[in-house]
Amino acid sequence: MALSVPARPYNFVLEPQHAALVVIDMQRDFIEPGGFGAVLGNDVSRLTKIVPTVAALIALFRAHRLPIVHTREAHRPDLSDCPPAKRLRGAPGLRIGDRGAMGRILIAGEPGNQILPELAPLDGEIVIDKPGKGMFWATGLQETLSARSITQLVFAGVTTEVCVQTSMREANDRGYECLLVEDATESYFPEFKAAAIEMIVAQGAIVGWTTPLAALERAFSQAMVRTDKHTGAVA
Ligand code: C5J
Repeated sequence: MALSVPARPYNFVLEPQHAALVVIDMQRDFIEPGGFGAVLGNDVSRLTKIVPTVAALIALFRAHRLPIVHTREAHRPDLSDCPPAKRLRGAPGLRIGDRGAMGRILIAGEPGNQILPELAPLDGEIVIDKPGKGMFWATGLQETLSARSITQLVFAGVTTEVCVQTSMREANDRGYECLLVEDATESYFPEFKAAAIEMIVAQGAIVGWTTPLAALERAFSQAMVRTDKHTGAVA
């Protein structure tokens, strides 16, 4: 059964059988002091605040047995997948691959590269290590989603205007319908989050739709009530 989710710029028609949740880069490297986000000079406390909302969104998808994709921005220990143009950008205190407070910055397997324990993937959920900002570049994710007939993606995670927006744009170009959960995403810069949301919904959802978590939860519970009444089944 399709759910009508109140959203900007207009209702998003969610088809649970073709939908997956994508949680972008909720990693210690971006959210905890001492990680990549912090060494770039950012105040990471803004990002910590969305953790309960992201946890509730994950719980919603788990309760309905819908697929969940977790991404990590992660490079190989030998940095063969980290172009110098990325590693040498700017003048951070520590660069990708350097040893920081939580191990080597943005390196797969290091403590700082892990997803926060309270949002940790469960067995059977899809985990993608991505060397770029976008989730399709060099990951094989499109084939994984196609094999499951997934055509709609609900997005959460950090940061809104970098890895979330890049991944949404990549997905949009590949034909996925994308819904961003506004209060389950955050940026180090509030004005960039606001601008990214406006860019996404502009021109009749040129990149996708946005909605608050409460609206998505309500759409699921209303659909369950309807489905229970008519068939006894759960949406
Ligand atoms: C950044 C990300 N901001 N996950 N990564 O470098 O948005």
